[in-house]
Amino acid sequence: MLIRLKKPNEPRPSEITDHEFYRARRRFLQGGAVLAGALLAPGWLSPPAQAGRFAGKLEDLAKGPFSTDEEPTPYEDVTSYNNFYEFGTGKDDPAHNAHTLRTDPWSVTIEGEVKRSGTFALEDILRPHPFEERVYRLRCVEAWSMVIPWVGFPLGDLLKRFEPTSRAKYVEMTALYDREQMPGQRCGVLDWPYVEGLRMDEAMHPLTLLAVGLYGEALPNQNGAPLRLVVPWKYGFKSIKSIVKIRLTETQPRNTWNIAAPREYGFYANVNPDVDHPRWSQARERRIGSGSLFAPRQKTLMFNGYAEEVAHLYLGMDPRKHF
Ligand SMILES: Nc1nc2c(c(=O)[nH]1)N[C@H]1C(S)=C(S)[C@@H](COP(=O)(O)O)O[C@H]1N2
Ligand SMILES: [Mo]
Repeated sequence: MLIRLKKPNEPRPSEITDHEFYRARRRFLQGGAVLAGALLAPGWLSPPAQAGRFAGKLEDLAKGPFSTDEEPTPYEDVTSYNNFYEFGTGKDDPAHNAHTLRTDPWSVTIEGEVKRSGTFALEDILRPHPFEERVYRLRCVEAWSMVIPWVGFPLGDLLKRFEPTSRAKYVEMTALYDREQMPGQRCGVLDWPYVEGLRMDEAMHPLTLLAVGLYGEALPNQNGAPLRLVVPWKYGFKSIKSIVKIRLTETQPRNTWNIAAPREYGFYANVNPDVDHPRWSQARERRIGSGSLFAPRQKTLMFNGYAEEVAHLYLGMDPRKHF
């Protein structure tokens, strides 16, 4: 079944606003630590995670393929423990700070090796694509992981619409650059804007998702509203948030974490328990929301558990060289 976004410019009924506000607030109030935060900072009581036209509930989602039946990480953890350096380097910074991101209006430029390049309103980018729910594991390079019910559609479906040329070998994606909206960009911790890239076959793989929501709702800002990538067999940093540009290229694009520390972060970044990060083991991971910091860690799986789907993409490549 298709799910419908509200039409652009259609005013949002106040009942929905109130309902969403209530739900968002109730969720936030459910956590004691958060309650203290809310009392100290009244800003937290305004919905922290609204996404303009796409705000609110995304209904009647078909369950997409590749979904894991593992227990999803609680919504509170998914939306309060984030990496999004545009809003600070602490895990709780994005949830505190990302309310300054304006996701409406939003446009996306598609350019490079495509026959139909241009800059398009987000709703025009999304309109032809039915959304589905896909419950994916996502593992951060920092050895923690979550299970998230994403809402989105395959990136490959979108790329096909813009007709890649025969020279298109890679896809480069760029996040928003705006120092007013993204205060973390005033500090040079990373080379802004955040960029990421995939090989064309990785980008076209049916597992690779463009996400617009999670837990049946539009993406909270801290999770990369209004449009982000989800590549579940790669370390989390490949899953770029708040995308404004998609460029198809003939040569391998650079990616932000590789620029920052080329010895530590490669282009491929495939989850691999046998290839350690230079400063820590990648053999195990901590599942966020599954108890205390000291809860036993679980084994990390090759390709984060998606080997059956993607291992063939890397046959003949040395994972120690192409990390
Ligand atoms: N634009 C942008 N995208 C980003 C990041 C970032 O700092 N900026 N961090 C990445 C990292 S390291 C991870 S682990 C995931 C986290 O996604 P989540 O907060 O939705 O779990 O986002 C990725 N996408
Ligand atoms: Mo990460």
